[in-house]
Amino acid sequence: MKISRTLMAVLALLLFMQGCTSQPAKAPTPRPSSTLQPTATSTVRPKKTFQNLVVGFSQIGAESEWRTADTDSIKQEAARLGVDLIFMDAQQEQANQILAIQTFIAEKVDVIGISAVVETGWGNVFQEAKAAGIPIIFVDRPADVTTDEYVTYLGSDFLEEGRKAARVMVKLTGGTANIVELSGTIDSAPAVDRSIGFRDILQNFPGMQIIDSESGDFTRARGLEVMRTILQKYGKNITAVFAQNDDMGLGAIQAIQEYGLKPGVDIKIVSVDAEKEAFEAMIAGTLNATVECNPLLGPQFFELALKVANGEAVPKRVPSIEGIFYPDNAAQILPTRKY
Ligand code: GYE
Repeated sequence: MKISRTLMAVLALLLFMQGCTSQPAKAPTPRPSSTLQPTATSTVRPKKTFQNLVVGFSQIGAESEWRTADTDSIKQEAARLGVDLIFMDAQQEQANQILAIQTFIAEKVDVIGISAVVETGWGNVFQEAKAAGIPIIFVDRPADVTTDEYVTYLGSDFLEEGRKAARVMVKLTGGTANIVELSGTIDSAPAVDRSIGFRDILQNFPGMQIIDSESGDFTRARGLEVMRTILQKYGKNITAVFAQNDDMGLGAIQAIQEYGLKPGVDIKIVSVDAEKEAFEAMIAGTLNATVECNPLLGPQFFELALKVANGEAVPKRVPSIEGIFYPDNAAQILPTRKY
């Protein structure tokens, strides 16, 4: 059952994509009916259980260790609960996510989960799901849509992560720094909000200057490449790096070493995610701090999905609880990390 559904969905998506050129497919845009509330309880529908729940999940891709951990968490929890999961990897393309949602609508899934690669440019696809009576749950990254187009949003407080990184950076540098920011995917919620949160705090510290900010698309390869270029431009004037995820931070560490400077010493580095490799870097002395962003969202997601499918009320916003980690106890904490 599980395999055939997934295969059918993939086939449907392939067929859809064949008929499609470089433009995202334009599907009919029915007006949402005001009576079609995603969480409305039907008196005739029998209560859903995990065993007969069908969930479509549109994942962004595999751009970072964080994302891989998030995908594993979702797949493992579905398997553990016996949920029928149709999982689609969009390879960081918004057009693929739009097609995935349309496929899930055609499949008549009970609930759609999506981590939106970018915030804007979604067209009517969320209204299409709403008109079909299929509730949407944002997991990790929300899109910039109206509150009636999704039921709930489970994920981190990216603004606060940016603020935390700035506070740590101020302490590390004594309030004077020439900072390079490696931001994430342009127009993605974490990149937008981490940048805003970071600046919120820094505006109170005139000695903290952001001398350059470039996107490294949340990948290690881009972080390395972008940091190499920035080092050519500013060299030793750079005293701090804010990498909006660990993978880009690890790429920057490599670039700084290649350039002949000491990451963590000559250039202070703060990143976000708290992946295992960030702990290893802190132990090696090349990373100064990592702000936690929790990718293990599977259990909370399916709990919400079942409630939503049964018309139960859920909070509009479900935040994850997260901390900050430093080199001094990184060696003790590393064995407890799950991603
Ligand atoms: O920080 C980064 C990933 O959306 C919070 O996406 C997530 C971010 C995470 O690629 O590593």
